[in-house]
Amino acid sequence: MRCRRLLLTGAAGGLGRVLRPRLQRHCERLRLSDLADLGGAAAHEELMPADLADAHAMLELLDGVDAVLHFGGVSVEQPFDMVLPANIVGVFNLYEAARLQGVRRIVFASSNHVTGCYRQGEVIRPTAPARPDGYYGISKAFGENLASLYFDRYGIETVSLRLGNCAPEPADRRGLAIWLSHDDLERLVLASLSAEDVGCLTIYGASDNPRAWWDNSAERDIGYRPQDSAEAYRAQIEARPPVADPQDPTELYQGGRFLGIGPFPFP
Ligand code: 15L
Repeated sequence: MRCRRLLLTGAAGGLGRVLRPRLQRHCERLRLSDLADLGGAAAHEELMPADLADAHAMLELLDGVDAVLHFGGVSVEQPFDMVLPANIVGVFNLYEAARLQGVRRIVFASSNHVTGCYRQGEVIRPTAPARPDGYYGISKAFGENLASLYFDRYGIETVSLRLGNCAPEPADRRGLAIWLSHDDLERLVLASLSAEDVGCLTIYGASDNPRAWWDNSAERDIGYRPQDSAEAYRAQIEARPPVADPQDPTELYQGGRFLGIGPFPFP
């Protein structure tokens, strides 16, 4: 699929920077937005810094856009007063702008932290009840639910991607289950943009990891075929010293280190 004008929010963020150079071949014009510095614009790029919490700026940002890759907002666990404007007000402003500007497809960078309070090793499907591990996970669950509303009421299609740990290589034992390579991220995003009649779909975003905790097999097939696998890194990761406390919540729950952040006690 080749879009005429594709918008990437969060273009200066970790995954935005991975996607930016890879999107050139998939669109005629790439509109990039962030509050952080975006550097210079290449010939096919348009830079439009915008605050997600500013409804008017978001309306302008989506003017003339065919599809949105929404990677903007807070990307880790933070106090609620930081999550609220960027991820909750922000995603509302995005969908309202999409409705008013007639944008028909959004790819929403959701997160595994929507279900971060499931136990590590438990295999879950995207339809399992949400069990967010913090305010960030709750904000992503809100975005997924908003996507559902805007599909049912306005027909705007969304693929919500509950991304795992997207990095050059798996970071640790948790990464053996949830790693998403940069090349597979690109494949996943392109499949999400190109598949027809996706409606409102939520899937997990991981490479082809044999020890996966997530099972997308009952969901609509959008043609995503991961080519990488964490298995290639297993021996080197398992050779590391054992973790200090295997009963620590960061080792027990799928959300990993996010379980150690924030004001939340553990029973
Ligand atoms: C996420 O949702 C974050 O955006 C990313 O920074 C990682 O921490 C990832 O989850 C993860 O769970 O490892």
